[in-house]
Amino acid sequence: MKLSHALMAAVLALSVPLAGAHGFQLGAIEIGHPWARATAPGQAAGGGFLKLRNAGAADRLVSASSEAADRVELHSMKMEGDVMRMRQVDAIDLPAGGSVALEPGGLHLMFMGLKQPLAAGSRFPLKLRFEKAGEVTVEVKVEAATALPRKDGHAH
Ligand SMILES: [Cu+2]
Repeated sequence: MKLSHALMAAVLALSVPLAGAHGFQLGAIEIGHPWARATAPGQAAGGGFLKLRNAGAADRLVSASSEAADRVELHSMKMEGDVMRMRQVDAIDLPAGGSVALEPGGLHLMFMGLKQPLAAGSRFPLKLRFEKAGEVTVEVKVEAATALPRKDGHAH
């Protein structure tokens, strides 16, 4: 029975959060702390953020989906003059041995057509699809809308 205990310990170790945050692994790709900003009732869309670290060959995040929203888009955001603008992108490149942060004010996920408001403290599953590594389902933590200053005009 020693062997099965060791196996159980290994399985449990895999699901232990890294350094206080939560993280997920798909092959050589590490998905760090997926989170979404809480939304107000009636708000149709919400932003999602996470950090990708790639220990392997170049890959791309090509799509995402979630039962929490009608669809999940990949967005970029940048300043054009005085206005922060965002637009949909086809994919997010993940360089070999590199990392990419999806964070407020930059690249992000957009949950379009929310089925219900994202409540702070709740969690929901998100499926990410990479061109080469394939699919992984991660758990998104919803954090208070005031967690970070909101300087983006996140209107759709
Ligand atoms: Cu957006």
